[in-house]
Amino acid sequence: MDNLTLEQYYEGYLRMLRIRKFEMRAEENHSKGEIPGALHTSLGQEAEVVGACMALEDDDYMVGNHRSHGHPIGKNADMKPLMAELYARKTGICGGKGGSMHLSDFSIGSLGETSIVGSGLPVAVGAALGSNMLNEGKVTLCFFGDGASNEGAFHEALNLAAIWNLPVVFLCENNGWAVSMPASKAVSVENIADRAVAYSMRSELVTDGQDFESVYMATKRAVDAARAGEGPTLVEVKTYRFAEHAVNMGRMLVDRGEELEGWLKRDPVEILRTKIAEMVGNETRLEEIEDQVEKEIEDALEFAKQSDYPDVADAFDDVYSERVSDFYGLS
Ligand SMILES: Cc1ncc(C[n+]2csc(CCOP(=O)(O)OP(=O)(O)O)c2C)c(N)n1
Repeated sequence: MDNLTLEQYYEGYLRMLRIRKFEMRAEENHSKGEIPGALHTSLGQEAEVVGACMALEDDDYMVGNHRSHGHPIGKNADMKPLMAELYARKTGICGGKGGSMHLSDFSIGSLGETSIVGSGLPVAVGAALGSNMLNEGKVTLCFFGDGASNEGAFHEALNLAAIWNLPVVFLCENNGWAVSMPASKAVSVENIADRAVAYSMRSELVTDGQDFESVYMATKRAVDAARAGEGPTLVEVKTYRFAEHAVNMGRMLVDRGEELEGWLKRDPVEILRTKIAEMVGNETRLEEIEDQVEKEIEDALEFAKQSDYPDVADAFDDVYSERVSDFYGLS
């Protein structure tokens, strides 16, 4: 497999910085009461999100979870409707009715981010099955956490994907914790990737998930195999979330103390920036990207805040496949 090009490094930095800045502003404005509902960030996990997404083609499918904005941004979503969705506005990507935890953006193949832990895995298997039946040649990437790997849905999904030889990549974002439960106390194996053996499935273990290139390479091998008809792969990426489980949920839930301090020294955004600057010998393009992202975030915020809330009369639109009032013959 070819090494990454310089353009891919820059693209990786752009997308990682977008996640970092988007989520930091979202966190800040959630604290001001501007954004309703729960908000889970991928701060600290940007390299694994973007490295994995960049191994896909633009029209490949992706399924996520409650840690929900990083994934679509990693797959190059437009941040304006994404931010408007967080602000519950009608210009939001789901019309303002999904909010942070229930996003989908079909324009970039994002089939859904959902709040029920483990629920995305069977959806990914369904998408991969559909892609095979329609001969689309698409690969489905499914993000989930270490906590989700203990859910029944994980095991059922991996089993079906294996026996049907489906083009799906199961990507476990092992950030070491499920809310306040450490993976070391809840997961039966040291490496979740080892669970692939139980399903005769290929696996990849990325021990340094703060390194964009390592995640990209492992995921790309899995994506290439899936597209070549060689079936699913379980990829485990060791990473860490820098923020609390959900914004304003309270740090009192768990004190991660020195463990957090140690991981903060391995900031994936800084690691990639330093690597590119050393490769190129200057920071000109990096600074341009930084200015670009600042502007994109400001534009997204302005777009969101200036948009209207959905009308009460439209409450049932986009929620069911047909209007509830029509279904009951009320209109
Ligand atoms: C089926 C289910 N059980 C419990 C919860 C509550 N809950 C929300 S997020 C979460 C932790 C998930 O941990 P993990 O899968 O490791 O993802 P992470 O949050 O670490 O990214 C839990 C238990 C839920 N939403 N759904």
